[in-house]
Amino acid sequence: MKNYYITTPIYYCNDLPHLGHAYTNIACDILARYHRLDNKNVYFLTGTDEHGQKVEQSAKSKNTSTKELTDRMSKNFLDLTKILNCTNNDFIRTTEERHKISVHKLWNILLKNDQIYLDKYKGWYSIRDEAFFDEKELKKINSEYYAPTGAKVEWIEEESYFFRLSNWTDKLIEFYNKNPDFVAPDTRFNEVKSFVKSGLKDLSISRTTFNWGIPVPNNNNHVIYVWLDALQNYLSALEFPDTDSKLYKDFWPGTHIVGKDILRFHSIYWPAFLMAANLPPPLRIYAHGWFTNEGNKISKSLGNVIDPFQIINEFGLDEFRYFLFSQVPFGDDGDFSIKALVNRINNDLSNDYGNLVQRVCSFIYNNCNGEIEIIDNLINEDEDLLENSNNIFKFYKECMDKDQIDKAIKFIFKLISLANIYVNNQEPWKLKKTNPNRMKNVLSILIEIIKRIAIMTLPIMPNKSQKLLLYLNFDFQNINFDNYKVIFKNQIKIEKPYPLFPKYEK
Ligand code: ME8
Repeated sequence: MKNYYITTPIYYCNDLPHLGHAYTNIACDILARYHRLDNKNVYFLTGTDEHGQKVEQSAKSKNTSTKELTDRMSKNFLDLTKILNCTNNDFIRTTEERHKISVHKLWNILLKNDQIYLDKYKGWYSIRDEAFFDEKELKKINSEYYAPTGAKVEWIEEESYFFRLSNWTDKLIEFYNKNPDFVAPDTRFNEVKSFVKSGLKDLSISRTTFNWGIPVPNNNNHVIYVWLDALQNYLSALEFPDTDSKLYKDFWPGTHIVGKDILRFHSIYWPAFLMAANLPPPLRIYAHGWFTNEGNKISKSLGNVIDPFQIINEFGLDEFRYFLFSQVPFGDDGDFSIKALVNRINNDLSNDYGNLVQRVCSFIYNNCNGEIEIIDNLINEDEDLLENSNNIFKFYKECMDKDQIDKAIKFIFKLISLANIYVNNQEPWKLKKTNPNRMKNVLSILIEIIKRIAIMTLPIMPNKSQKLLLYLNFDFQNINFDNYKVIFKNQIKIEKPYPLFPKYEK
């Protein structure tokens, strides 16, 4: 069995989770569920990033302790995974002892390999991004300097340990050339490569002006830079430093899904740290785009932060999951709007998918006593539809294997549309009088196609798809992609159908 390790970023504990965090979590959950259905051994990790100046400042501004704030916020992110129906195997917090041990071990290996030295950092720092910036990357507005993210930067001068990142420029380029799929989408990979080609400077990896972090081993005046700390979570959860552990052996290296905002850390610093510690770099980094809300940047100061809990409450979880990944090509920036969400629910889900299921199942319930016969005597149109569903499944898998979730969804809807056309052409309501046996066969073929559609929608809309499979008497608990082409062999009896995706009307 092949192994597949997938991770979300670990989220800062300075504030409540929002749509952006839900988006990455759902992306990973869709891919984790997909690969499980594809018979892979999957490990899915998410968690919270709890150290650093940003979290410390947030606690101060909220008049609370860092411990109280991080416990409370981390719980919110954990609750988010549950409300989103995420199938994560673990939830890591960087304040856990297992993580501290792992970060210390990484530090000590880097030290032993002569990758770390002590000096003084003089330069710009953005607390919001927890990142150092070169002056040439900044924008000056009045007398203040701003990072490309729009965050204000401050000048800092302090003793600091440095990582010899500059030594890794050529090795990173060589690694990128050997691994053309290391970063996706390609446009973002090109940005990374050109940044590295322009030359890398050594990276400050410790701070002395606050102490909310993991102390540098044997020097309590320094805390480890929050990104060196945070990135290591991906290994801590696999029981590093025990590189003989089953988890580490089975799952490292893995795939990181991140927002484009943090690609530099994942595609440059992280592989450099790992190579410098003689550890394998990750397999792949997929950087998705940025969501706006009704056309505006999502920001606390604009007061337009979208609360995923509220949206799910009003519109439904699977509807929300479907919307996010059908609306925007995965990798591109996208916009969240209620109008677009309602359109997707009422058109794609209710009119196309829901209506196909409803019209077929109601007909069977009303005209065949709810009984679905075993398929026999295929005619050309039946063969064509089954053949098309096989081809569509192949394309769907090809897309999902490349993390192209939106394209895979388009193929599912192609099959829904072909099935609706087949109903219209075969006209079972006429066959009822003229050829009842043929009618039964048409309906059975449609049930087989609906089963195939439901198998493909399982990763994206797990609740609705499981309910549908259960309603059709298919054992969804034990279903995987091997069942896709295996035509059902038992007579099935269905109960009175219910609308799978009711229209949203307000
Ligand atoms: O960066 N659109 O944590 P963070 C899409 N702790 N995705 C969004 C988004 C938006 N508007 N806003 C946030 C950190 N995200 C670090 C990560 S990993 C070792 C450490 C998602 O809480 C997206 O995945 O700022 C983005 O990369 C992440 O949240 C940033 O979360």
